[in-house]
Amino acid sequence: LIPGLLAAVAGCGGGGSQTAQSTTTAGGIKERVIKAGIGLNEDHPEGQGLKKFKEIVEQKSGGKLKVQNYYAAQLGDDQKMTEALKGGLQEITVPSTSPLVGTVKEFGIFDFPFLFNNEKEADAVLDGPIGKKILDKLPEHGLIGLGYWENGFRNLTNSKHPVAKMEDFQGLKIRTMQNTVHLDAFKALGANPTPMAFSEVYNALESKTVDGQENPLATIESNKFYEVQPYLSLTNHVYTPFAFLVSKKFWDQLSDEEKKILQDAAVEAGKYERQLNREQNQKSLDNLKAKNMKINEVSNEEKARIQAAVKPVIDQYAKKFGEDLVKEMNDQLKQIRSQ
Ligand code: KDG
Repeated sequence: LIPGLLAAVAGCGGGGSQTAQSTTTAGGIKERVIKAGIGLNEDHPEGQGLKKFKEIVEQKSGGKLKVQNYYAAQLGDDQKMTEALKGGLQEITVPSTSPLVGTVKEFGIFDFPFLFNNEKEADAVLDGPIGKKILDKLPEHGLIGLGYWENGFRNLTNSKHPVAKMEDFQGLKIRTMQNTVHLDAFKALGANPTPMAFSEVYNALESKTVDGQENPLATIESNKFYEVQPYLSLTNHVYTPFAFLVSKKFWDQLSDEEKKILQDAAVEAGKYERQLNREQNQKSLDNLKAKNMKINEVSNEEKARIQAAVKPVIDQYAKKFGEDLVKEMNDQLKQIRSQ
């Protein structure tokens, strides 16, 4: 009798029945479980960023919103998880923007080789009107974009020979992300690119199905590609952003208060992730040296030759993605560079 009475009293005090109380709380925060998945490992800055996101959300929601993190493509690769978000089967993923071009083609402007000279330029474009304009195209495809995190500048590894000049790309079988700008750019350099989901890359390198791959240094270290790739060329040939995505089916069920918690946490954790990633870059370079990778720089002259060889690819895709948008981005970059 006494426990029953207590429950009744608590029920009155809380302004609802026991059932209502377990799902609704004051301030419009419900108890929810949010599944968040990424392709990279927990120790990678992206994994650490997702942990930070979980901490912030759980703390700000008083433990009502619970974030379950899945790393290392446990829920599938970028494309599979993005489809799961569209279908309302998963709540969050943070893929590279490159495999999202099948959903919103304009993301492809970030795949142009040598677009950004440094992270400051990337931040300005991604966090400014151009980045926003592209995220605003997501809702019609069942996705909500809460901002950009950083994957970073990509570098080439392979098992054949050092790549220091343009001719060294000739005939190399290189795994790329599922993105036609990347494919066509490597073809223009004489390489033999193959698109592949990230989760298959290590095995493909180990079995020599492909000769090489390209990713930022933190990934080359975290995924132990150094075990099967003796050569690392510091090509820095393209900067890849991550897009922080939420399922629209899920988002539409949220109260404004819940939306704000997720939005603020995505931005705050994103700042943390970018910072960590930038620090990790130098650390990973040192660690990869210590793992005996043979590392070479690529001279500015060679970079200029490579850039000239891929220019027709960029021009062709600028037409496809929207010349106005590309011009707006180039104007912003010019303005940043003149400061
Ligand atoms: O979590 C992100 C990864 O799934 C992926 O985007 C990493 O850059 C990447 C790649 O090469 O596929």
